[in-house]
Amino acid sequence: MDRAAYCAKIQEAIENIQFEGTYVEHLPYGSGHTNDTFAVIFQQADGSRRRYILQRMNHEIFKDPEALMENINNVTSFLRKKIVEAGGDPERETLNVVPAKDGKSFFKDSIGSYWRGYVFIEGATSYDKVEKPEHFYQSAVAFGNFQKLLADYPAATLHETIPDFHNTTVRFETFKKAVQEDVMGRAKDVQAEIDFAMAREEDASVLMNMLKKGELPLRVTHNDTKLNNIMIDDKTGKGICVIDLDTVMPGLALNDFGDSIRFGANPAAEDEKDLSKVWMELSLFESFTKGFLEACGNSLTDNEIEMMPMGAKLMTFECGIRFLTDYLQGDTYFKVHREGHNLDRCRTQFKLVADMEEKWDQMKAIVEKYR
Ligand code: ADP
Ligand code: GN1
Ligand code: MG
Repeated sequence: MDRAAYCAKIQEAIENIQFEGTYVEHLPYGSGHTNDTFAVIFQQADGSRRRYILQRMNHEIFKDPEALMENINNVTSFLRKKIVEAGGDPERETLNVVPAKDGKSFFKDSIGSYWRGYVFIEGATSYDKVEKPEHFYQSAVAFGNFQKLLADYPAATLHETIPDFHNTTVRFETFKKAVQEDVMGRAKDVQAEIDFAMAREEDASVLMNMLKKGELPLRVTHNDTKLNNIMIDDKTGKGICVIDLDTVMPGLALNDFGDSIRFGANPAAEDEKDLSKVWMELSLFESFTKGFLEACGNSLTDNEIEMMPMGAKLMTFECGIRFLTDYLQGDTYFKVHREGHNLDRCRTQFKLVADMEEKWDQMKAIVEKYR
């Protein structure tokens, strides 16, 4: 779709969602890899301006956007009730869907794209990198609390929005297939990365095997706990709202822990090209571990706590092979903004995996310290 046609679809969505006020403008927003996100500004009767979030949902990735929105409605209503009971502010501490004019939680445009509106959480920031270690600690407390709040959520009512999302065994099989098929002819240029992954094939199934044997419990988890999926309050520095609820599904607590570590304990960006800037910073690992265990430690089993370093390593490894798979398949999944973008991302993840292997005993000692 060309730019003008896309702009027309944005306007169609804006007109069909119950945003309040007079439309002023919209701007691309945030740095998510999945949905198209915009900040939309509306002028209010008193002259003030109000922002909303508008998203075109990625229905290539989420095959059933209506089921996904049912999850989001149910999960946010469930959270809202608990936030109110605890005396919190449900307008800022959970996502709030702005319904479409027909009352649905999404708007389907004339070419079949799905759009949704959210109340914009003002006075808070979503960070792409840890700027203050305290923020990372606070994000751990918030993600830990989020998991605890959902502990009694009726898991059977949740739709699985992406099947096998964190089934690392399946992810590894998909990666091997991508290497064999090599549709873009790129495999020859990334032999070092392929070898790195192949050498760790056995690791890929460690947590899935424990789940199968009943050694790890299935919980309702977020499944995409990177730092930029949490809003940190600008005044208090606390993690006030967990956002990006597209992948709330039954999963492993260790994956939520691990995904936060892979993203936030790296002092560099996820797509940093200079690998000398990429490592797993133990002091950040410690801040997050402390916060996570303080928030949900007493609900975790001994096995879960024991396997926390493995959760960190496997989520990083899984993300690395996902980026590499996408590079081999021609960059069809994650949004890319430059040539080799997915390969750069894969390299940071593999550098982190190697660094975690070096720091394994120290990671284990930190977990022991806070258990
Ligand atoms: P993606 O799935 O593409 O990552 P997200 O739902 O995470 O999409 O949104 C992308 C970015 O938009 C977030 O990282 C955050 O910066 C911003 N954002 C999303 N929802 C809100 C909201 N309700 N209020 C303020 N900012 C938001
Ligand atoms: C994607 O949507 P976003 O940018 O929050 C991806 C995650 C990856 C992450 C890597 C639905 O997250 O699984 O870990 O990119 N989300 C989906 O940065 O695939
Ligand atoms: Mg996101």
